Amino acid sequence: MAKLEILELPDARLRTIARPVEAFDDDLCQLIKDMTETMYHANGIGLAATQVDVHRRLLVLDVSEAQDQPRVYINPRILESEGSETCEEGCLSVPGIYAEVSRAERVRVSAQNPDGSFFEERLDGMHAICLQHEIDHLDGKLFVDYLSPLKRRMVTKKLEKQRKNTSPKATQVML
Ligand code: GNR
Ligand code: NI
Repeated sequence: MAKLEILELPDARLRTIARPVEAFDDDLCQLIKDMTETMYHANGIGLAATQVDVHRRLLVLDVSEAQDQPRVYINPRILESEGSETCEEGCLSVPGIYAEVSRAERVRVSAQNPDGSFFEERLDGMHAICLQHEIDHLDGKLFVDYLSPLKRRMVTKKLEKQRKNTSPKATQVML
């Protein structure tokens, strides 16, 4: 197992649109293991392949309290979404920044398992929010893209400041 490096803004690689997974092989299984380990180590509830510089459509998430229910979604597609809900979001690729984002409350998703078989499920709550956040990563999108121009400028400034600072994650900004 290996812990992978997580890309952070303003890294342009985070803007890459990921291509579908085509090979359901041992390399894919290893990548899933490494991404899951990386997610847990970073205390994240989700991680998209884009964030570890792999531009293929897969993500892992675990929204369980005990962090003992890892889930994998390969080539995920949202078939239906309804309602709307606002949640304070953070992102491992935008460290130290938290802001309210509005997303669909419930989604129906289809995806593939590591063996290539298809499944479909209905999600709500944090599970639905996290899945949408991760699929955005696969499309080169970040939660800060949804903020007002003013708040985005605050994010940019804060990230610039962090980069000059020796202890980047010491302070947090709530927008
Ligand atoms: O760890 C994470 N927490 C989180 C909180 C609210 C909404 C979305 C997320 S996902 C984030 C991990 C991450 O950056 N995944 O891409
Ligand atoms: Ni994220």
